[in-house]
Parts: sequence; C-alpha cells; structure tokens
Amino acid sequence: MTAPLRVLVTGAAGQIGYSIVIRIADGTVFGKDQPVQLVLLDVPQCSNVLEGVVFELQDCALPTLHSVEAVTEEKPAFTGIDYAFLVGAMPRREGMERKDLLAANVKIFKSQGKALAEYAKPTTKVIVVGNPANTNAFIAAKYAAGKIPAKNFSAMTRLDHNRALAQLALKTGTTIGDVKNVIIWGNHSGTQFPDVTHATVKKNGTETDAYSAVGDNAFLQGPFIATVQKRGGVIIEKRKLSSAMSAAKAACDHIHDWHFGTKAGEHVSMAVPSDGSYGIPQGLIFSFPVTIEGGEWKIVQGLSFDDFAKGKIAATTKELEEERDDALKACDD
Ligand code: NAX
Repeated sequence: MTAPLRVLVTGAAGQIGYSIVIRIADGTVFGKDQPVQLVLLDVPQCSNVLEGVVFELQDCALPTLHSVEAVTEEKPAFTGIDYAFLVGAMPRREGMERKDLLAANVKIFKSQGKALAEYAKPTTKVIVVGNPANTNAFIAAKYAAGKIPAKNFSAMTRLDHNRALAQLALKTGTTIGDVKNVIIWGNHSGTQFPDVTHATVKKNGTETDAYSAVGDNAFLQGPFIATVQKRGGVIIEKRKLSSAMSAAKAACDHIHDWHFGTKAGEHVSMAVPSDGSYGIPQGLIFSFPVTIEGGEWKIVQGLSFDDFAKGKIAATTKELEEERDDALKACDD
C-alpha cells in the first residue's frame, strides 16, 4: 500500500482553508490512490471552528483521507510533514501600516521556518499563500536553512496565472484548455507583470501566439495587465470578502503540478528562490515560468524581453528587494 503523505494546512479555520482541505482530502491534489494524513493548524481562539472543519471532513467519508487532526501549536503541526500549505497570516486591519503588517507576518513566518527546520522532514515542500506571500516565503526559507533547502520553498502566484489564462480565453472566445504559457513575473502584488508574450491560443484548430490571436496590443499591455493585477481588489468589492474558492483551487494546482510535473510543452508560474536567472537577485522569491519534472522545478530559460517588459520586471524586482530588506530589519527587532 502507498505510504500516506502528511500534509499541513495553516490558517485552516479561515476561508481559503475551508475550500482547500476538501481538495487535498479527496485526492484532487495528490491523486485518488494516495492516502493523506491532514493536519490543520490555526490559532487557539479558532479551535472550535477548526474542530467543526475536522467533523465535516470526517463526514465527507473520503477513502483517501486516512486521518485528520486539529492543532493549535507548531510542534504537532509541523512534525513529520511532507507538504505544508502556509495559508494562515495576519490580516491587514484598519489603520495598519504596510510595515506593521510585514512585521507581524515576519514573526509568524520566522517561527514557522524554525518549526519546519526542527520538526518537518528535510524533503518537505512548502507553498506560502498568506500575504505578503513572496516575502513570507523568503523569511520561512531563511529560518529553515541548513535543514530544508531553499528550493523547497515557494509562494503562490498561480491564482494570478489562472486569472491571466481566464482573461485571455474570455478575450479570444476560447476555453481554458485552448490557452497556455502565460507568465506571472515577480511579486504577488500590484507590481506583478502578467506577460502573454510567450502564450499561445488555439482557435478553430490552429495554435497562434497570443498577440496575433487577440490582435490588440494596446489591450494586452493595458487593460489585460490591470485586470489581472487588480482582480483581488475587485473580488473584495463584489463579495465583501477576498478570493477564497479561486485561491484554494490555485494553491492545489500549484502543489499538484509540483508533485506530478507540468505537461509537455507547458510551463506554470511559481514564485521560487531566484538563481540569478534574468538578472533577478539571487535568493529573492520571485515568480518565474517553471517546468516541473520528478518533483523538481526549473526556471524556463532563454526568454527575451522588450523594453516594456524590462520596465515592468524592474519595478516588481525593486518592490521585492524593498520588502525583503524591511522584513530582514523586522527579524532583528
Ligand atoms: P482568513 O482571515 O479567512 O483566514 C486566515 C486564518 O489564518 C485565520 O483563521 C487565522 O486565525 C489564521 N492564522 C493567523 N495567524 C496564524 C498563525 N500564526 N498560525 C496559524 N493560523 C493563523 O483569510 P483567508 O481569506 O483564508 O486568506 C489567508 C491569506 O491568504 C491572507 O494572508 C490573504 O491575504 C492571502 N491570500 C493570498 C493570495 C495569493 O495569491 N498568494 C490570494 C488569496 C488571499 O488573499
């Protein structure tokens, strides 16, 4: 029998948590033949909610879910895990400055990085969803260093990637299966660069590049980018709550592809530690196009940029460097 995978979800009493756990538990992420032991972590004030989620998961009667436990401390949460979905983070409250939010989250991800080093398997793979996701992943990786390699840490830009695919399909009157190879460069924030230069669209049986398929460069360099960058804010405006169903689905896509690999001829967007590719400073958790094979991601090489793209990538790099420096300062405070 296949050995179960031990999978941690933090912030499991929250709204993304509620949508994510069912997909992990029912085999959508790791396959229908892969048993899973789920560990749900949240803060002690949420222990009742967490217990409710555990009861619901039990009531789903899922053959792939071998066990589910609710915990409110790091040691039992991180012990022996294979995968960590780090969703829980401090939300931005009214009157809170960006640097206050960063400092609060640095504390959480510093502590969780240490807990990963101390208790998790050295092969554990981590996706950070909680914002500021890239910088939180940078901090967690820093404090797990020596025990878990930096390449096992990632942050989620797959929701932005999926949003870009959807916008391209809507614009060209195609479906998601016809559109591939969009790229999100940089930070999961308003400075991200959704890039369709290397994307293709299949229409009436013929595959063409996205620029030809859309036939409107001004749209692709203007409203398209703004829509993807600002989609999270629009969802909050409409729903009065932030994206949860789509965020959970994207996190599951991210880990599914890391586990099983990307399709031939396709890449996905993942924020991973830069190895210096495309001039991005080494170690910055930056969203790149990646292909995945055998559980290892590789940054797609050799893509060319025009001046427009260079400007966008420089802006998101600068923001990430500033966030990193602020976070490192907050670590010492
Ligand atoms: P919720 O506020 O519904 O849930 C967050 C949960 O995390 C709460 O239950 C809270 O108690 C818990 N939590 C806080 N500190 C914790 C800690 N130290 N350990 C364990 N749990 C802790 O937020 P939700 O809508 O689920 O969003 C979660 C995070 O995802 C937020 O930081 C949000 O900004 C971020 N997002 C990131 C996205 C991305 O693409 N990277 C998109 C969606 C989402 O906005």
